[in-house]
Amino acid sequence: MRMIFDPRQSAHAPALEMHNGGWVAHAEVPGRAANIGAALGATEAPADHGLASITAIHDPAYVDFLRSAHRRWLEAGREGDAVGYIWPVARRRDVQLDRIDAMLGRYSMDAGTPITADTWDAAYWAAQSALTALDAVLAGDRVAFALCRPPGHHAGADYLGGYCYLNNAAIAAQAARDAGATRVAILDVDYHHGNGTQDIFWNRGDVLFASIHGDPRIDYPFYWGHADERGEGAGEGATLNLPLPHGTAIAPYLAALDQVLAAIRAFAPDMLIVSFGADTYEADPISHFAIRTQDYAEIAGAIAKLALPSVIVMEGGYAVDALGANVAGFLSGL
Ligand code: SP5
Ligand code: ZN
Repeated sequence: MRMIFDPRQSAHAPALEMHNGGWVAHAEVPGRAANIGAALGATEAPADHGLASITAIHDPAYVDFLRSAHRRWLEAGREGDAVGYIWPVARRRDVQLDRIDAMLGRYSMDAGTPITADTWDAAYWAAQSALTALDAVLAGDRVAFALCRPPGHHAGADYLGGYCYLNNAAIAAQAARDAGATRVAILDVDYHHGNGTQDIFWNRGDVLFASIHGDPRIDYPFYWGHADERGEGAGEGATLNLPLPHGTAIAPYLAALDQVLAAIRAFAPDMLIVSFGADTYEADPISHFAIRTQDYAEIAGAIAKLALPSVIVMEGGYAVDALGANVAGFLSGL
């Protein structure tokens, strides 16, 4: 299986995130990719597909913001990582934004996703890794793996959040459509709901978004991922959410996965994108399922029965020392 990763993805290393009322060490560390890379052996560098596939999903004004935010932060006399402190939720409208703090609020959903001097480059190459894995599958490989870091599924068309800046899975799904796939299914098995991906395809009937995740009544990202969210307009029925309780172990997880896989089969896609997070792991420090290392091959085996050309895109997973074994286990089951 081809496995794609660019060393420039490792330079992104935010120091702190706001959590439960204080600044704590950031959970999405470069060591995550290092641990996965060590478990997988050789990875190959992505090809540069340029900006067009990125702006096919993301608002160009948001992309401009992401590219310039840290420079603007320094020009405002700040130090360290750029992070917002005000969000335009109440009676928000489009106003001219002349200060970096205003822009940070406009283009973000949380204070856990700082922008460093290296963030744009890392996010850009993570997206290129997803696009290069897609190329492999378009060229005939049944499955390819994009070691995306930073992850992507919380990023919307015009906002960052949840450690995510560019939505790698959405970018790959759209590129697959543009390369001729008629219907694309995105299966999101990260612990957290993929709100950005859901938002991006909410009104579309050509891309199915199906997710199994911790119940948003008690888990991040709270405002999305509830079972009654099913899409709208042409996208009605093309969003499927299965929230599961804390403590979910492999048996009930596989039962939920069966439901989701049946929906994907019924959708009859010609391409599958998997947003894979290993934060469903029993010892994940920020999540609450009970999936064991040996379970990941079984989860992947069920997905592989779809027999669809598949791009696996890395999302979360914060038990760094076990991350490589969990990812390798998953890939071995495909
Ligand atoms: C891609 C992904 O898995 N994003 C998850 C974002 C979750 N952010 C909210 C939970 C924050 C907990 N952070 C504690 C850090 C301790 N060092
Ligand atoms: Zn996650």
